[in-house]
Amino acid sequence: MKLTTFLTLTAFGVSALSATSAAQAADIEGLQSQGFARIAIANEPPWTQVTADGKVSGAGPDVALAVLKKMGVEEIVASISEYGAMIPGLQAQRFDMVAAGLFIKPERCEAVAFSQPDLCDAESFMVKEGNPMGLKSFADIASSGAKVGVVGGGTEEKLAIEAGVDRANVIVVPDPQSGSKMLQDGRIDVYALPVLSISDLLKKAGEGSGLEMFAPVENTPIFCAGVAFRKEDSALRDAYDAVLAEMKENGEFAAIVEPYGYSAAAAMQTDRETLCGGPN
Ligand code: 6CS
Repeated sequence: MKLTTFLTLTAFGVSALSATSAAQAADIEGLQSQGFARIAIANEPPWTQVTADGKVSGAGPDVALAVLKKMGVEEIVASISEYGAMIPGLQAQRFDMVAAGLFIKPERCEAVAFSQPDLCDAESFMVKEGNPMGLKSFADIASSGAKVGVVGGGTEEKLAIEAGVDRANVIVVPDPQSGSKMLQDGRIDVYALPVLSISDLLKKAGEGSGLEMFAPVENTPIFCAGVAFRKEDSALRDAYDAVLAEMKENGEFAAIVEPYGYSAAAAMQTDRETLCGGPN
């Protein structure tokens, strides 16, 4: 589904638009009168994607817009952000929501109010053909001294550090798409992203790229993402969840996510409380 929306490429995410609308957007009436919701995305297909003419889509924004439309909010305005800047930007009211495939994890549940899960995936490594360094886990990366590419502030960066990878070998890539180029150029030895993200990149790299995927990364769980709201906007989150639940029930949710490769069942078999390790 193509979304007619506008992409604000804000370096710091602060703009007159954000300043004027922030106060209004703490609740559903605020978003309805604003006419749109400001969302943070990463441009990491198929979770979030932006075409050359600025059209925003991807499973995350598509689900969010479908829910918002049923809540009387007809548009989304997306800003591209690093994962590590999404929660601070949300808390600073630069966005109304994060609809970027942000994984629901206990430490994030401390900072934001998550919707119920929408997009689930396993972790993967993009490696040179034949996986010459035999990298199957983050522990392998640590022990081999390999350089791993990660998106800034993302889950893979945290997994690498927790596995003992030397910080000098954890290379933050400037944007999700540039990691495969850095791998091809030998600037990194492995690129860590969810399976569907690496699948998309391999498809774009084409036959003969000399790259392949190893998945699932050993000793890593299936992660599930949700839409993130400010803690103080829990009423908005609850209203969003009520609509999302209806769409899960009547098949509309599956019709949006499954063409992108996501399993609707995987998202429906878990819940926010489980993923947060408690109420959120
Ligand atoms: O939420 C995260 O941390 C992860 N989510 C996605 C969709 N890609 C990478 C990122 O690390």
